[in-house]
Amino acid sequence: MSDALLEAVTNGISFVDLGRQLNVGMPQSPNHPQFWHTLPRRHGDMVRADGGSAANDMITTGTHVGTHIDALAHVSQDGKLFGGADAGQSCLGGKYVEHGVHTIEPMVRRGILLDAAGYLGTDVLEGGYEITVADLQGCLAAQQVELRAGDVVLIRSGWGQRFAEGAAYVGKDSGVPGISEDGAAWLAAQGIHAAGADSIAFERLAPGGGHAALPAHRVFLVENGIYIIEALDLEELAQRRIHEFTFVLVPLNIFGATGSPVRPLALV
Ligand code: UVW
Repeated sequence: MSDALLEAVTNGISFVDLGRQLNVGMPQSPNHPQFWHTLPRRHGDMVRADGGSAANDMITTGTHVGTHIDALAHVSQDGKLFGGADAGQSCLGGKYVEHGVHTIEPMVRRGILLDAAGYLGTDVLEGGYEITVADLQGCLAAQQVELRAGDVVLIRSGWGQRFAEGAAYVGKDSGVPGISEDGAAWLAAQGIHAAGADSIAFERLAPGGGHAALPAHRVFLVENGIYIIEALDLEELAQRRIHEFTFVLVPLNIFGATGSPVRPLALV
């Protein structure tokens, strides 16, 4: 261990938790199986001779619920995954052997918060608002940061504050703010490693459009091999004006899965 790292872990590394608590009934995309948590064994159900007992529980869940990461296998275009892999042949025995979530390396990378809502002078952007390339560039300039290849870029629309509102957060009727195809293409051209947002599908959803068209997903996952992180909590970073940090994320190592719940941290 380096001296710097030893000193840091000895003194404690402060962090901001960017993940959301997993709760039955929390808002989620209608595209995915729900999160369920049950308690098959409670204290007292089986008591040992010495009086001790253990409770244990069970979860069943879609992998794209709560704060989660999309593996490259999540989206195909015209039957192809990233790099031209055949989507059908990449699935063996019900596992995406190619581009499954098991292929995502744990991330310890430079993280950048782009507080688009703050830059645009509001607390929450309107449903359906498209965060444009000019917005992204203006936000970077205002925050006096530059993107570098390999960064993880987190885009705050403020919509995450609506998580507790349930269906309103999903934005079926209102739409959801976010970047779209142009913004994704521009970010991809900067060589970023992953992008995330405080909304359920990462990108802009048109009012009334549901989760049907997701062009930024295609640009990132299929065309550029850039991971997408959704339903982040970016409020504390924004409030504290922390725009640059060490981003840490470890997906579950589920062989062949298309995504994974995650609990990312910003080390600050
Ligand atoms: C959505 O909610 C659409 O998320 P994902 O990209 O994980 O499908």
